[in-house]
Amino acid sequence: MISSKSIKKKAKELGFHKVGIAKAEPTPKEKTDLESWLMQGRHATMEWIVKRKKERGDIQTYFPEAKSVISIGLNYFVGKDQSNIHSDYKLSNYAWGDDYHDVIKKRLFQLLGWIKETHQDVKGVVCTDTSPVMDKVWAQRAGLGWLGKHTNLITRDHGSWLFFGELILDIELDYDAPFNDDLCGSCTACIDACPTQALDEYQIDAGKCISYLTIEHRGKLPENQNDLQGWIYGCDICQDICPWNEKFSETSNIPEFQPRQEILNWTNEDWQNLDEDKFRKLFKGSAVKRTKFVGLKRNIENNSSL
Ligand code: B12
Ligand code: SF4
Ligand code: SF4
Repeated sequence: MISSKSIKKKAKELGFHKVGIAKAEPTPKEKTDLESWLMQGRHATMEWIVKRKKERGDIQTYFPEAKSVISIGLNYFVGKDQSNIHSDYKLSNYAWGDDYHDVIKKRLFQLLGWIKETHQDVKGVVCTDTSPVMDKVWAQRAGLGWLGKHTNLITRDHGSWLFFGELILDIELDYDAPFNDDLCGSCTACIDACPTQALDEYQIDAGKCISYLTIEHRGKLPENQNDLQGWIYGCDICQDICPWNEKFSETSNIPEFQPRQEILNWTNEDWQNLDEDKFRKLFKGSAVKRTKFVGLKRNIENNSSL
């Protein structure tokens, strides 16, 4: 049978910065945490989480033959921050280059294709973000890092500027130990810095989070939550402030994540004059398409003081 060691070597060759393998076992604690988070209404209008909560909380409900979860992390930090953006509008740096879903899936399908060259009968499912699978939970189980108080997964060697995805296989492999340490210690910098008080320790109230408001919320923003603090797509405040990112961020070598020049160079006026045609051209193949033109326009208009 194929070895964990050779799979990890291939994953690294494909460009993944982190890789670990976990047994596809039930996750009862995380399932209960998810259910209680949903019960408290902390998902705001994201009903798509409720709809597939059974699969999200139990990997075998999603993929009954699942035996192993290969968890990968891809560093997207391009060595710049909001001060490198010419305008006063802020866009989360995860959205400066190509859509990470495409970037990760392409490489995970290559990994699956490589396994199938020698093991045709192996069944595999590729996931990142949009599948009903808890990416951070599997990354922690595969030993990649811990869940920070800002609720993002942090690694010792790259901080939290990583996306996570999985290749789930129907074969047994050798497994890594889960990452059981919590290296946040007594720090609360992210909680203190969040301008909308969206964070409790290790839990987020998504309805208050600027990332949710700018990306996921459809239609008019709630009146008491329409101060976007200059952000028009996502929010990086709780990650920018984290000492693990200050110390361990490394510039990503992934060409697809390099920023589109317009994002760095556009002026306030350029953003205010954004029309549907410019939106389509600028954000072709970008994650920003998720807000659609009307969403981004709404976010720009909500930052009316700029
Ligand atoms: C829904 C979602 C959101 C929502 C909710 C965020 C959230 N924390 O859940 C919103 C829209 C707000 C959001 C925002 C962002 N997101 Co998002 N999002 C997701 C998605 C699709 C599902 C996450 C989920 O299952 N949430 C449900 C809740 C229950 O999960 P949770 O917060 O992790 O909850 C755990 C804790 O509460 C914990 N818990 C509860 N009590 C306690 C107590 C203790 C002591 C402890 C230790 C833990 C604990 O148990 C829960 C279950 O494990 C994932 C992709 C995926 N498929 O997993 C991406 C994902 C989490 N997002 C990602 C990113 C990049 C972001 C943003 C950084 C984007 C941006 N710059 O704007 C922000 C970050 C905001 C933040 N501070 O979290 C990445 C995170 C990468 C990383 N390094 O962790 C993911 C993994 C996508 C990916 N494939 O890379 N996101
Ligand atoms: S992304 Fe921004 S609004 Fe959301 S929890 Fe982090 S600091 Fe708060
Ligand atoms: S800022 Fe501090 S508390 Fe928050 S995730 Fe980073 S280390 Fe943990």
